[in-house]
Order: sequence, then structure tokens, then C-alpha cells
Amino acid sequence: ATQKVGVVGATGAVGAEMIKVLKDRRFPVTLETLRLFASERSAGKTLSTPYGEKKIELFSVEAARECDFVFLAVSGTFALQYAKKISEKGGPYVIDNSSAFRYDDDIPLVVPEINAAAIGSSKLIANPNCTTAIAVMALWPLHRRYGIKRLLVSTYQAASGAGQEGMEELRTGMEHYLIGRDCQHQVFAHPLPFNVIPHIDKFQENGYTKEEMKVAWETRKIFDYPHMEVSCTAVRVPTLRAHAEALTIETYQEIEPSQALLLLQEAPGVEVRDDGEKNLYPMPLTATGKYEVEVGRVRQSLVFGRKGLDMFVCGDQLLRGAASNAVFIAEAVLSPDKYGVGREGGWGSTFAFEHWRR
Ligand code: 11C
Repeated sequence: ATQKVGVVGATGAVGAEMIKVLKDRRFPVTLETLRLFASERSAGKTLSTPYGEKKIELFSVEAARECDFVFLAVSGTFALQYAKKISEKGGPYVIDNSSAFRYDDDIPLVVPEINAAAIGSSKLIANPNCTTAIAVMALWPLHRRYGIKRLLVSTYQAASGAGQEGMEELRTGMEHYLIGRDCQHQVFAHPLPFNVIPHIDKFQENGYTKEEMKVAWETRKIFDYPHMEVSCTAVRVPTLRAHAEALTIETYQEIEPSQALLLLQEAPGVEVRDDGEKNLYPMPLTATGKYEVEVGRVRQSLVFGRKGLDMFVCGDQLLRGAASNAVFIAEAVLSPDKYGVGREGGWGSTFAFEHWRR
């Protein structure tokens, strides 16, 4: 049946991408049943979408509650204020892209290929941080078979993580830099062109940034495995919209690169690119625009030996890291079978790793 779908923050980088993904995935919504919401600044304007021209409405809880699904591509502050008001008392499903509810025990944090079953009867569902969403696609198949004890992450994050403004600042900064003009910066703490910045989100008391802690908190929650030890260094680099990450894992069971690659080849949402001789490995230029997360450079760890691997992943930050993950959540709500929700031994169940947990 046709669904009434609202996108709040429709003019932002993630909102715009969500509308494209809805169309591309043939989500059951039409130009008539799609509603675009934004703040006063954009309300009343017309947005060109893959469905056709659509007028942007001023957001209100009442209007949002008329929908079946509401995607929030707005700030955490906005989500905190409105998400529950929209979803409560028989309201629509609300899929929130911010970090506002991710760490609440009673709100599911979902990557459908991994834990669609966690949705349960919740009307409010949190979408993970992009860095986490990209890494877990490669980590989950390995975790459910070998058990990941420790995880070390170093990231190379694109400007799009800071939204449309981040991408604009990088583009303009590059142009200015090349003609010898001053490189202005507002979005990033320093000029990003020809630079790398080891600072994403706020510094925490333990010296890590919030972005780095999100990777730890969210991976544990999505895997329903609070014991995993995780450490991350998150770095902004001058790429546009795909995050890359170096991952090192220590496993409970002995793991071999060739076996790991076989598992990854079978895994949904993953594309293996692993052939050094052919210069084939994950890169932002090839991962951009793809739903799949690229995985490669899989090798036995020189530190953890037979119980460890090093690898490299790269995923489209606006897709897997935000828009497509959110749309897949809505698909999982409509067609639970698609992602094996609740299926014993299904891809998303804990069936396989009970075996090493014992
Ligand atoms: C970045 N990962 O690259 C951030 C953006 O928790 O949803 C996403 C922040 C979040 O800047």
C-alpha cells in the first residue's frame, strides 16, 4: 500500500539523499504522498525531486503525525524536542538520523542487515553515526563467526559528514587555495583543503572526541555485545562524501584472511575489493554513490597473529552512513522478511556466534 512519508530537513545533504533513495528503492510513496518539511527559511519554496517539483512545508508536529513514516534529517536538539511528540500515541514511525536517542536503552539503534529484529514494536528508531554504520557492515560477518574481542579504528572522514555546508567549505576552500586566496573556515576547526584534522565533534573528558566514542558505544549496541573493547581515532580529510576507515580486529577464534574474504563476499551490503596486484582496494572515489561498503586490504595482523586481521573499508557517508540506512529501516518495518527479522539462524540473529560465546 502507498505510504505517506515525511522528510524533515529536506533541503539538507542527508534529506535530499533520502528522497533520492526512496525513489531508487521504489519505496511505496508517490509525489502526492511525499511531504517535505523544513524551517521557515525554506518553507514555501519548491524543491526539485526525483518525483517531480514539490513544495516545502513549514514543519509542525500535527502535519508530521499525518504521515506513516517520518525521516528526521535534522539536529539532535530538534529531534529531542519533537521526535517523541511525533511518534507517541499511535503516531507514525520516526527514523531519526541524529545521535539524540542512540544511547537510550529503550530506543533501537538499527542497521537492518544486522539487527532489524531490534526494531520490535518501537515507533522511534535511531539511525547510527555514519562512521559506525560503515564499519559494522564489514565487522558483523566476522564477529558472528569469529567473535571480535578488540577493535581499533582510524578514520579518514569526508567533508559531507558536516553536511552541505561542510562540502561547500571544502569546494570553495580548494578553489581559493589554488588561486592563492585565504582559505576561510567556519564549519571545520581549521582549513580542510590540503590538510587533515584529527578533531570531529567535541572533545570528551577522556581525551577522545565524541565521534570516536560514538563508534565504541554504537558498535557495542548494534552487535548487542557490550564487552567489545573499542578504540578509535577520527580524522577529517579533504574528500567529499565517502568515509574510509582502517580497522584492526582481535578475535576469539583463529581467523584467516582467505576465510574472512569468503564470508565478506557472501555478506549483504558489502563489496569486496581486494587485489593488490590489480590496484584494487576500497577508495572514496569508487565507494561514492554505492549502497555497498567496500572492503579490502584484508591481511593477517602482525600484532595479533592468527587471532587478528587488518583491513580497510570505505562507504558512502550520505548513503550507508545516513540516507540509505534510514530507508532500509523503513523497508524492514514494512517487509520484516526482507532483512530476516526474527528469523532464527537468519543473517541478523545471534545464532552463529552463540557458538563462540560459550
Ligand atoms: C561526521 N560522523 O563525519 C559525523 C557526522 O552522529 O550522526 C554524523 C554525526 C552523527 O562529521
